[in-house]
Amino acid sequence: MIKLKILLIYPPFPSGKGMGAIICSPPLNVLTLAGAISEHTVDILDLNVDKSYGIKEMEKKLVNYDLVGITCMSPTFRIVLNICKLAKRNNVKTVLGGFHPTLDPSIIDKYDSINMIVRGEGEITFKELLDGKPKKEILGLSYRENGKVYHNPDRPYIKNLDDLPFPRNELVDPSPYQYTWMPSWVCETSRGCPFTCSFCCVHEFYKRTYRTKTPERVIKELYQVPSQTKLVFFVDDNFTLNKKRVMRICKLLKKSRLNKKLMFVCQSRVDDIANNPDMVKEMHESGFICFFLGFESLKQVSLDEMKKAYSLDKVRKCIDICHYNGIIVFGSFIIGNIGETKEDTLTNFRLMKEVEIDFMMTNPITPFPGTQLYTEAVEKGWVEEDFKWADRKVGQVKPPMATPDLTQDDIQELLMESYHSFYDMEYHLKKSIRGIFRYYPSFNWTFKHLPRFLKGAIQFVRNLDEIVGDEYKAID
Ligand code: B12
Ligand code: SF4
Repeated sequence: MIKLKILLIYPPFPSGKGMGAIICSPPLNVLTLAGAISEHTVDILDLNVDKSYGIKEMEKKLVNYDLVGITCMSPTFRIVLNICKLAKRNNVKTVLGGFHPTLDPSIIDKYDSINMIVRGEGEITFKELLDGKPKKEILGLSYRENGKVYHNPDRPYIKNLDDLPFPRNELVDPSPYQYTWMPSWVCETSRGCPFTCSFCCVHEFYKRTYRTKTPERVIKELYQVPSQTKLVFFVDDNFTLNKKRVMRICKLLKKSRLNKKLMFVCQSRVDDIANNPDMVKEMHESGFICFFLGFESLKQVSLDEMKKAYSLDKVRKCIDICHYNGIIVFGSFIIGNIGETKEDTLTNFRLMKEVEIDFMMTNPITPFPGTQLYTEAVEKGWVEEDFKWADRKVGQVKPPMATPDLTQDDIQELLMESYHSFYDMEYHLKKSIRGIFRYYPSFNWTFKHLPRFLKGAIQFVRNLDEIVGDEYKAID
């Protein structure tokens, strides 16, 4: 086996303002891949952190490597393509991986600067490629050879997630990484989701499968987060899907006393929380401080339309259970749900406060490749015929599609309005004071971190107007 020199790139997202002001996430996928190919020399370039890369600097860097691997989401595709063009100009081969190339592998047919795509889970496919296995035998690989493109059959999913290598966290300087102004790290404990929400591509990427790491393995990974870490974000789409597993993780967190050193945030579903108050109590006692929940809308018809698979009465129950147990509710909403008018959207904004969500973010409805929404949007002409992710600048302001009830401009206006209406100091002050009296001492951690939160929150509110603005200009 020849030892290769590999560069793994995490492309940039608008930073310093808006979302970027509250989150700078460690590049977990490239750290995990690096773990799988540890026989080779690997460098990581996180362009969210290192902002000094213009065209010249990038070209100078690329030529030092045998191969460049780039992770790619749809919103970063244009910039990824630009890096591929620079690599091609310098005779450096590129491999793309991640959601966008997996769910639209036809990009390799369209853009000849892309040499290879690793579709689906990358660990084994990428390793086989680097270890020199003949390309035509590598499952999950799409590649170009002698001007022709080949798409090999899919690779079956890795059966036991405990077999995965540990992420090589030591390959990056941990100091810039933060979630809501706290030194943070990320950890993946499961893959996939059995639900079929129409706007979401996770169930398509994992074909509705759901696999988990054992609680023991999760604890081992937590011991490896950098020493300054205060908060760990579990990136799983559905951390709480298997209650028995969650309870065991909690037990081990307490036993190891990791809950005295670290705080935890996870993504969950409204119904999981509403149906399992005992689990939420246990999670709070084990160091969980916040749940990130995809509410998307507070209108039942919309939830049904997008196949969210729970009823609205669970929402208030879920939030009450969280607050009762001292857990912050961070809600995510979609602006432009099919069937929602401007009035419906404004009603959603009012209800967000009525049900007492603590923090929220909104995203414009987006037809990601592989989603049911994408198929419907193309069929019904909601998305422009010549729409290409390659034309769309990272962080571009204009939403990618219209709906039967809202134009792209309407969606854009409503996005801005959502932040202005929600991040109103009076609401948050009143809610906090109410919460302190109602739920003390569950909120004791709030006092500990109040100065840091206040400083960050003031910065966030000041930057509100640029929340979906800023573009990355260096390579684009
Ligand atoms: C955690 C997370 C975040 C975090 C951290 C992102 C980060 N720095 O990694 C935060 C909150 C910052 C975030 C932000 C956004 N996210 Co996000 N995020 C996720 C989430 C929940 C988990 C990602 C993860 O770490 N998984 C664990 C790693 C190990 O898996 P992985 O990334 O898939 O990588 C594996 C394979 O894909 C492959 N692979 C990946 N890259 C490469 C590269 C090479 C060379 C190779 C060989 C293989 C390979 O191998 C890896 C190991 O098997 C996913 C959903 C999901 N289930 O994956 C959404 C998801 C990836 N995010 C998504 C989106 C849209 C966004 C935002 C654009 C949202 C927004 N509107 O602001 C921003 C973009 C930010 C950016 N560019 O950094 C979409 C992407 C859809 C798409 N078609 O592109 C997803 C799928 C969510 C969804 N349901 O739609 N996100
Ligand atoms: S939105 Fe969440 S629950 Fe729905 S399919 Fe995607 S990951 Fe699963």
